[in-house]
Amino acid sequence: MSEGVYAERGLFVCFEGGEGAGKSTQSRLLRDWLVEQGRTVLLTFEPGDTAVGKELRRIVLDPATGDLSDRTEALLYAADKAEHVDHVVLPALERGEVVITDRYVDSTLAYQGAGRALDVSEVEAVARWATGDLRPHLTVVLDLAPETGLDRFTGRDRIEGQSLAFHQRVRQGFLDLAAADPDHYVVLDARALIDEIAAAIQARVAPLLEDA
Ligand code: Z5A
Repeated sequence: MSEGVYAERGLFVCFEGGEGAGKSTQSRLLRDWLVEQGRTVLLTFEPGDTAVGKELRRIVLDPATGDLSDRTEALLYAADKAEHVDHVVLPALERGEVVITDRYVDSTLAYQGAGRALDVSEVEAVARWATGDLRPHLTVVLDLAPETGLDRFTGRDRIEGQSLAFHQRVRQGFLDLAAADPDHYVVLDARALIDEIAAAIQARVAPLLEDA
């Protein structure tokens, strides 16, 4: 696998972690802080932040979909990523903006790769192809025991209904990705106070703004 492609303009920041880890909360707080710094920010998410992506999100997450082949699920997430990168993420980076995404490629490596019984390297090859191997300059992993995250709300969709062992594999999947590339990741304890986590993220992002 290649080392990846990093946008030359703009700044690409990603939030990852299990359910209820605070990704949406922290991505909004980072957006607000960056806007206060005078930055133009695009806050986006996967799956579902494009017209086609909305349809794909409904299929992959609606319990009414029932059983999907694991490979079908991985391909649907990959299709959402291709739409997202081509129509949302790359255009904003090319305009020199800060792009914050709530989930990206690591989610498929953790959920479809580590979580499901698929070969992680095959899931990665599909997801990297779908995204042109575009990588975030920084990925913030909000780490939380799945029991705590799932307690923050209950059983809303197909994936939240998976076993605890599944969610533990997902958690470990995110931690392994971060450990393999510390220059592009920060792992934070998602049990901390919301404001403390936000301050730690700002401290990690601030130096990156100098080049963006
Ligand atoms: N999925 C996948 O399988 N493959 C892929 O490639 C992609 C996704 C991209 C939908 O994701 C599902 O898609 C997801 C993975 C799969 N799995 N499931 N199920 P989603 O992003 O739409 O949904 P989610 O991951 O479950 O995110 P979420 O539900 O929105 O959680 P969150 O954004 O991490 O947390 P939050 O909304 O910011 O906070 C949740 C609650 O906790 C809320 O009441 C907060 O006020 C509270 N909170 C937040 N921070 C704290 C702290 N620090 N302390 C206490 N309470 C807190």
